[in-house]
Amino acid sequence: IVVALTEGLVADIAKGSNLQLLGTYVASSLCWAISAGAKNEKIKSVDDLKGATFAVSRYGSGSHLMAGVLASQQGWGKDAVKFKVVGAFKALRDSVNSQDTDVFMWEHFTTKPFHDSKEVKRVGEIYTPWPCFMLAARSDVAKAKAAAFKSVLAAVGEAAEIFHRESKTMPKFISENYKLKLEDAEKWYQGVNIVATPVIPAEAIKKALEALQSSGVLTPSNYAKPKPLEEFVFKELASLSDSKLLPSPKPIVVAYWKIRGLSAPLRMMCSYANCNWTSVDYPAKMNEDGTVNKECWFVHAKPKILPKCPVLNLPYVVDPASGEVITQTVACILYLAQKLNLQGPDTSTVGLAKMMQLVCEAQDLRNAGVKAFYGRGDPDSYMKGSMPNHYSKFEAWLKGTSSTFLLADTPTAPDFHFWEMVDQNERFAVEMKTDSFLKPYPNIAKYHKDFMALPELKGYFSGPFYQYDCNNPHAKYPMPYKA
Ligand SMILES: N[C@@H](CCC(=O)N[C@@H](CS)C(=O)NCC(=O)O)C(=O)O
Repeated sequence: IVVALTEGLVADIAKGSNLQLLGTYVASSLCWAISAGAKNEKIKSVDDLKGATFAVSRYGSGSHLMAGVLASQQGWGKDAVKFKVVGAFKALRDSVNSQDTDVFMWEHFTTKPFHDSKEVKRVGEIYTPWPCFMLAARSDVAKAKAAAFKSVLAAVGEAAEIFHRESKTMPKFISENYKLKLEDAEKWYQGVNIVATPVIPAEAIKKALEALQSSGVLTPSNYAKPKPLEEFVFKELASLSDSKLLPSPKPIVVAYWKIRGLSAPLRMMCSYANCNWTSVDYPAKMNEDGTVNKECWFVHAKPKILPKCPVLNLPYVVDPASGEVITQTVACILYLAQKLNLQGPDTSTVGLAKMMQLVCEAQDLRNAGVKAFYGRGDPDSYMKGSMPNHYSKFEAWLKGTSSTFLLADTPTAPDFHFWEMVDQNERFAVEMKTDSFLKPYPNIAKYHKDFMALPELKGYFSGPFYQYDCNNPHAKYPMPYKA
């Protein structure tokens, strides 16, 4: 059984090898850093690479193919880049430093130590638009050993789960074993999604085939007739899916104040889906005179983004594919729900409307709570009026459903918004030195506990975002984390 770059396997199978895919190993994309010689003044960014010579380890390698993908993404045309085979990683670095070639591409984190030491210069990056590693085997061997393969693949799947579950120890282990800075190992660990599943998105094979053709690795002479996608897969053990959830080529950006506030549901949705995402957090600070300083957003960041979205507010989400900016919490939740497949089981018009009615109900609860938290409303009327009013509705909803969460046994979009408010209210109870608000609501209490036990959110709950204050520092109750 082999684990290899998706594009390499797809190329091999397309050309007629007897390999077949057994599953997706890493569902996230791979970031290829583009590096030039440290002293090469002519190359500063990707814009300078049209016509450049790319050093590659061998023809058909990732370093070769991704240069072709870059050229086609940039619209440079087929022969706009040249290639020279120079060998492995050190040879690639030496080649750009002697300016025998202009640039080379190599995986981001393994190249980073050489960027940090300034041996080579980073001039850009490109992400594979498909899950980056697949599992494969020779089909005759897979056929002969199908039962054993099945057990091996199940064990690999289990190991992948352990890898993601051990979020406290894994980054340190990786940093020590692969000689990466701890912060880099943490970043890699956060972004990688090892799934080891026997399911392969058909779209991944299609996209890799397109790239292989447009970069000239597959030609009419070595790939004359399109091969049906089913033939790429060893169907006794693996299947094709029509999921559109390919890794985002760039991370989804979720931006907000450096607090939980309205952004926590968005951050949790991304963490839960384990997608390629990043959080941009603007810190509001208190001035000595007791006023609040929000310059980092209003003065420095907002004016630059405003032309893209005249109704811009915090939070906002940036679509990685188009660069579109989406603002308003409810719209951001809807966007992420669709992008991350968290809309719930019923995606008909009625199903989606029912899903959104719960999101909006949670938003009403949020709007009532925030008045009390920031001292614009009476805490008592929140605790004794609007909060119980909303809680009774959700309690009745949960009582009336047989599912663990609002719409299914796994969390969907409204759960992230509602759960967050339940949890923030529990912090408010601590501030107000009162009992848990959940005592009269057994169904919400169980729901709150079940959500917190989700293995997919273990990293989130032990990580920094959950430990942020709930509110900005000028709030009457900032509601800090208490372990
Ligand atoms: N209805 C909006 C409210 C957004 C909002 O009030 N954002 C506040 C923080 S909670 C803010 O500081 N916005 C920054 C701005 O106005 O640019 C939503 O749900 O997203």
